[in-house]
Amino acid sequence: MLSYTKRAQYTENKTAKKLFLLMDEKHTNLCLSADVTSKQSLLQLADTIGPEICIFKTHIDIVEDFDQELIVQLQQLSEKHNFLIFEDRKFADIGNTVTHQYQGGIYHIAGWADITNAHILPGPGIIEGLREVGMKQQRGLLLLAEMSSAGSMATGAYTTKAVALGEEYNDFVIGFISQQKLSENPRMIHMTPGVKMNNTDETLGQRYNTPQYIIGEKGSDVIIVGRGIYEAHDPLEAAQAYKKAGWEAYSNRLRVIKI
Ligand code: S5P
Repeated sequence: MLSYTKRAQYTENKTAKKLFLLMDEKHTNLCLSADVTSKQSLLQLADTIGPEICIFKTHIDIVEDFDQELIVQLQQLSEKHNFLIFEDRKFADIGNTVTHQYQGGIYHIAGWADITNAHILPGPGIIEGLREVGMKQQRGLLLLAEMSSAGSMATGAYTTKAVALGEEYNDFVIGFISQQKLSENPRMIHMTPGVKMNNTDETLGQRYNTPQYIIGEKGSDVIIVGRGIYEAHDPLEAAQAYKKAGWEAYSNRLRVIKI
């Protein structure tokens, strides 16, 4: 198995390269899913948890007092703590529409989000539309190949197709949202949501697994954790525990597979 740093050599995409290198540098494969609804709580999470993570994931359209200042401050924090910003927009429309949604509107996502993601339901046109906008700024796209929720229809042939499309557009597609490693290509990064350590209860259809299972057994690269951290009694302490668990699982896998 290759380290994140070695895998950086397999991609020309600047965002993917940066991510691989910063993960090894910061010893973290943790992405915080900051699903909070006020500017203040979003920025506070970015500042407190920033040192522990490789990616800060937003749902910018749930922030009730959104303004451009939020973006400026978020970018400053991403530089201060060295993490990437991932807007979890889950684009799902035809190519022409998504170009507007990605670069325009109120949010101008392409202007600040290093990474975003898309469903493949509309076919390759969605990737081509996003790529037209995103490649100019060396952004990265993740395709939703599988989902964590109960009854998800992204399975079987749909998942296989997502992986094939990822390969086809691999200058812009940097990996997948999935529940496991799906591609043997070392340039492809797998990120997995539905991660919680002590509680595997289902809430509104969300299904949870542990960092050890996702990274250690399923071969994913990045754990995405939301409520497990920001709803914890002490979010920083929780983030440190997830960071440690994710990193140990990765280090063990590296060691075992090298021998
Ligand atoms: O399959 C998916 C894909 C995503 S991106 N399942 C998910 O839960 N997500 C996102 O990950 C979801 O939108 C939320 O922002 C996060 C999981 O949050 P948690 O609080 O359940 O850890």
